[in-house]
Amino acid sequence: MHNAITLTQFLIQDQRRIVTASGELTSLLNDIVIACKHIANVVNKGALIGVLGSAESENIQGEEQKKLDVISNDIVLTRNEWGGHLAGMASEEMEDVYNIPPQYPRGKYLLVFDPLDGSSNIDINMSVGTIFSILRCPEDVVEPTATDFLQPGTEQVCAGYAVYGPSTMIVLTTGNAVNGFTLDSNVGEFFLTHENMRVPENTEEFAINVSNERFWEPPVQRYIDECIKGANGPRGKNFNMRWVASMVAEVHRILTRGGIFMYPKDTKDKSKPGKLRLLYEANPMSLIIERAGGMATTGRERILDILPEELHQRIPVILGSKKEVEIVCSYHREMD
Ligand code: AHM
Ligand code: MG
Repeated sequence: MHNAITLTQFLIQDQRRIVTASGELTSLLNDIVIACKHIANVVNKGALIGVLGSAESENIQGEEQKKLDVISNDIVLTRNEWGGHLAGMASEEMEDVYNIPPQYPRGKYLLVFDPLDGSSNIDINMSVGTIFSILRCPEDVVEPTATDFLQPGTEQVCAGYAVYGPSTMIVLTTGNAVNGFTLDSNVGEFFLTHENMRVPENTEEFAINVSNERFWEPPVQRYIDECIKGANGPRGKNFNMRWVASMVAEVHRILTRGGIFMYPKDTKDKSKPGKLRLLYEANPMSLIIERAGGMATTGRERILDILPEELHQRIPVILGSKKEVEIVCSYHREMD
């Protein structure tokens, strides 16, 4: 029998530390947690309830939607629209901002999310996850539009992800720390299991989709080439490689044992300056990684400082153990 504190208890204790806190953020996070439990349940049942496979539709970015992308998106909307804490939501799976239905009260926060990241892994029973970021709705705005969501990552009130792996976990940064909670599905609660997660400064493990090598820019080609050369190359040490194709799983691994994750700029499709989206993938993960002592950059600038121009804007992402990310940045400076 474990005696760790529950996520709800953690949030309420956290809230008590701020004398002026109204409890709205705590309530909003509770609704997000319920959405994640619900998604975990559906993902876990998988083929038994007929939710695997394609939805036979595309999202705004022209990507195939899985049935579970659509289901997870609906779950997040339904669990969060009623509570009175949100003024609007935006998601990878919806072209436009989702306004709160008129029968529900409006709140002061905005929720941005990727309901099921890494969903190409769904049909092969590999880890997927939900990524979320909470922003403040600009004052006096009742029906937020896309422009109201275009805030730099430094403005995030809170960010987190759920990973649906062998265990379901939620990793969250509210104050300055990053904490991980594991779902005990018999009890139906998340318990604090990973307190104050820290990214080791050094690593010998990289994650990148090497099949894109010919499309990368020279600084990234150089960095990976040197890693692959190992102990006989300029780095003088051997590296290991992992690629799950699920950012949530990669970030979770990096938070647990270090590493560097890259989805860099490439020329595969010249209209896209990267694959991952700034508002609901890069920003929340960058906040988590930075608060855990790591670093997150495009190679040329800190991700959290970027002023977004579009809701579904894509951005190069290089994040993880500080010393390695710094080396990639130095190669960009030297070779630009
Ligand atoms: P998604 O939001 O459509 O799932 O796409 C994002 C995912 C990331 O989780 C992962 O790092 C990347 O796409 C994998 O890309 P690739 O298929 O090129 O390996
Ligand atoms: Mg995604």
